[in-house]
Amino acid sequence: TANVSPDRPIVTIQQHIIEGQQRYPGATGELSWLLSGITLATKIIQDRVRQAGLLDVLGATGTNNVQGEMVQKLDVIANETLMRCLGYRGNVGMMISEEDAEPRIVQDVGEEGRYVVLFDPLDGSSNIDVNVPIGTIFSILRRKPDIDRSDAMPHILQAGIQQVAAGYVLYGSSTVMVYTAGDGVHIFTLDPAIGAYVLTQENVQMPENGRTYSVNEAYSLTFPRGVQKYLEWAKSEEAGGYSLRYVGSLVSDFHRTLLRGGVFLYPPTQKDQFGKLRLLYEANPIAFLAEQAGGIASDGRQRILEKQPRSIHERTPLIVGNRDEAKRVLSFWGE
Ligand code: P6P
Repeated sequence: TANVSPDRPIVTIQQHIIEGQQRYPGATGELSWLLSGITLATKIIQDRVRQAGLLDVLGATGTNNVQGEMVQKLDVIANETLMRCLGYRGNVGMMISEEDAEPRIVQDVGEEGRYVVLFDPLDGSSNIDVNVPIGTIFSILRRKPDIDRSDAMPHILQAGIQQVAAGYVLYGSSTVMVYTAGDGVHIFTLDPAIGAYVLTQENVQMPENGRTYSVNEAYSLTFPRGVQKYLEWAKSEEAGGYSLRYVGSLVSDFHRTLLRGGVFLYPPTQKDQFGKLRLLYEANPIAFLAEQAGGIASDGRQRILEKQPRSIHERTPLIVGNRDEAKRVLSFWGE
């Protein structure tokens, strides 16, 4: 439902970010330079994703990454592409990836490397072989000015509220980038003919009447009792008709929630007692976008953006959705 009409200007993401930054006194254009590294990388990644079946890139590489999961070749390509596009921008000091146990510290950027970029290069990669939409998720922090670069952790383990910008690219029926720098959520669609992300929706707000819940009900017997009670209520006559939508790809499930409302849940389970999703490069960027779109993102007890990370691959439960629905889930959870 792009609200683009013939008399509207064609705005690329670079233009939008520069215009947005001009509203901030002292903006240096550094963020737009950094983001152009991400847009370049995701244009390359989307090309490889769409060719995957043809390039015999499908299938696992047979090696395991730090997550202990089978690494799909596209994961490796996406990770290396982001590292190569971001690592030479001059203003990136360190990069943290779901694929790497340790952060990559960019050498010889000196004091210039003021930004910390965290990303899940290809989230939901187990869906690649069955052609389910997958995504790249990114989060941008500033290095803490008063702490020496030699110790990376204090610059990385910052609460989500410190994010400068965050977003994702969804490689779906079209390639869309959803992005915020704290001034609203904006959606850009890639026009492959010209290789540019073009603004298609601005200042997106989550609809308030979402009647959809998105959860892997196969684990429901080991969910916290309050979550089970919410799911029982949502199926009841009194609730008035909900539907379940679950793709199993976080970016796809969140993108639907952003545009249609409702709630996405990944509660603690017996298998993942602290939830499955990663705080730094999955829950935090998603939570920043959700709040900028008028929604709520919580771990069941506290606001995701206020959680103090203790390790870079730390997991968290996640409830994210339109305000009323997320509050309803939390009211059951708290019981
Ligand atoms: P489950 C994909 O592997 C992922 O990390 C997210 O994209 C997705 O939301 C979740 O895991 C799905 O997990 O346990 O339902 O298969």
